[in-house]
Amino acid sequence: MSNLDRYNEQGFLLLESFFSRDEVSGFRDEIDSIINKWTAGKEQADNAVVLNDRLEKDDYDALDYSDEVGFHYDEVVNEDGVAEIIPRSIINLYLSGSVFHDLTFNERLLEAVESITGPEIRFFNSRCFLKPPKGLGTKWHRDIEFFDCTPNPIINCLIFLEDQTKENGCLKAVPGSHRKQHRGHLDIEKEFGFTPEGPFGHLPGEQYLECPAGTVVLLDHFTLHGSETNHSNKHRKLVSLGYAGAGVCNMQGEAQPSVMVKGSWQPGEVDKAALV
Ligand SMILES: O=C(O)CCC(=O)C(=O)O
Repeated sequence: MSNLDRYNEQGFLLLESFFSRDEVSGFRDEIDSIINKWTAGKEQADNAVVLNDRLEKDDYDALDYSDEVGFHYDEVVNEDGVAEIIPRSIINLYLSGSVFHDLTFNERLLEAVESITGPEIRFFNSRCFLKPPKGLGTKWHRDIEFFDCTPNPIINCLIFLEDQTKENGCLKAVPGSHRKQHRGHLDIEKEFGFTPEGPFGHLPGEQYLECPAGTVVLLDHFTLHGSETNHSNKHRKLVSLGYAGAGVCNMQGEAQPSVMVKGSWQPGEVDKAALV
């Protein structure tokens, strides 16, 4: 079965141990140094949002569409009962320096993306998700809910920086769930006719994507996915890079600014670099 057939059948493609242990350890070191550089000696980085239930889409968009590295933080109470904020994601990772800029343009990675998109490839967004020990999981969702676009859905390219296990809250996905092409907010009760136990509960057909560090998952924007709490004593980090074919528009038909990674600009496309 080709990569494309498998991707179309499941709504994702898992490429086991795509990056070597050495490459992955370089990515991990760089993440640590980015966090230090932007937050050392401060309570939090400047370009930052503390996550809470009151945040609106605009609050997230402000960081996503800025041309700076940004951070999402969680407010937690530590073992001494003291409230503190800890970074949960780094936004615009590819602007942080050469390591993640080069990863965005990595030839081997783009070849894998090309097997899904064809030879025109645009890049949209990048982030690193950090799940600390005891860090809560991510509720079931489809990425299209947060970045609704047409005609090409974005492919999120997830690069895992630690071995992925049920214990550290690996990615879970429902194979085939992309075929319904559901957009908008996920209503599990309406779609599945029951309410799972807890925010990260089980869905029929769900698959835990346990895999070694360095594995890459290409994930369709329509695929249902989420993850559970990190019960290990180590951070779980993953890098997410969003790619698609040419001509991605929002639902109002406006071209979505992108970065050219392969091919040539088509009429009507908007070069993100020209906006900066
Ligand atoms: O693996 C995870 O923790 C969730 C990742 C995720 O939800 C995403 O990339 O949209």
